Amino acid sequence: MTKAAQMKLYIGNKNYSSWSMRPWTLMRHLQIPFNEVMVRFDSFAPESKFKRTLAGTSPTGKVPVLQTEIDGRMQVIWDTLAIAEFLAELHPDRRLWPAQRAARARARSIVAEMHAGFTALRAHFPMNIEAQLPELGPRILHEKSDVRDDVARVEEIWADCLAISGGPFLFGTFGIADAFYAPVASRFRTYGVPLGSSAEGYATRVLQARGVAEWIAGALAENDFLEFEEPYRRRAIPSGTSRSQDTIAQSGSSQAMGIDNAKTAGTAQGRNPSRR
Ligand SMILES: N[C@@H](CCC(=O)N[C@@H](CS)C(=O)NCC(=O)O)C(=O)O
Repeated sequence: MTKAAQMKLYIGNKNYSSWSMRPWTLMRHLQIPFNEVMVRFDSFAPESKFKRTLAGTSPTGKVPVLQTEIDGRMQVIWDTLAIAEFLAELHPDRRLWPAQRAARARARSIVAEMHAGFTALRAHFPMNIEAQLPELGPRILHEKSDVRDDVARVEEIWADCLAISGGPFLFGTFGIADAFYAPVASRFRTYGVPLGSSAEGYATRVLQARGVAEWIAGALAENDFLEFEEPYRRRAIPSGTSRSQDTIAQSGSSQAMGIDNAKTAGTAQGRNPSRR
């Protein structure tokens, strides 16, 4: 029997690509071997290098994509949730989903909820691991009730899961649910979203979990400021400087902070909040 080819995971920029972060952190945390192919986000225009690189690999032209051998044939899996389900099937011993059926049903529900929802949170708090914009979160929360509702729902999900499982992760040990919510914990940190103590504790734990911490280290090493992914920051952090708090606001108004720009960027620059 020939040895199966190593799986290949195509991802985007670690600083920005929340969807790529999910399967990557899951596989790294659970030590599932794979080769990583980073496809830089130059833009998402049809003629971009990003789209040209993925042509022929990703049917949607998006990342993440897992390329793997299944029953002797190479195949691609092009959606985060489908990748997670495939890995869970491949490694039943690693408990990517909780062992108990009731817990598994809840885990699938909250993962599906993240996969399909939280559009306000995604739109106003795009993932940006290296940015530090702590004054932005409280102001956006003050102005946008839909973002407030999304944050409250995430806190409720975390509290319910931790109360039932006893922690330290949502269903006890690190699994798909944690990988799906890790980018949200990162967004909360970037934008200084105030959390209750239970959610704060979970955010800290999940961001320090092995696979997640490795992804964050990779994101911080990128130093790749992409204008079209930056609704709030106006400048790149010069390489070689420490991770300082980014200055964006001249005054207290959301317009001065670029919040209105962020809204319009969705149409003006091809930015689609639901992608994040
Ligand atoms: N539903 C997809 C979403 C993937 C996605 O939107 N990925 C973004 C990067 S985080 C992307 O490739 N965007 C390129 C584009 O929108 O053209 C999944 O779950 O994997």
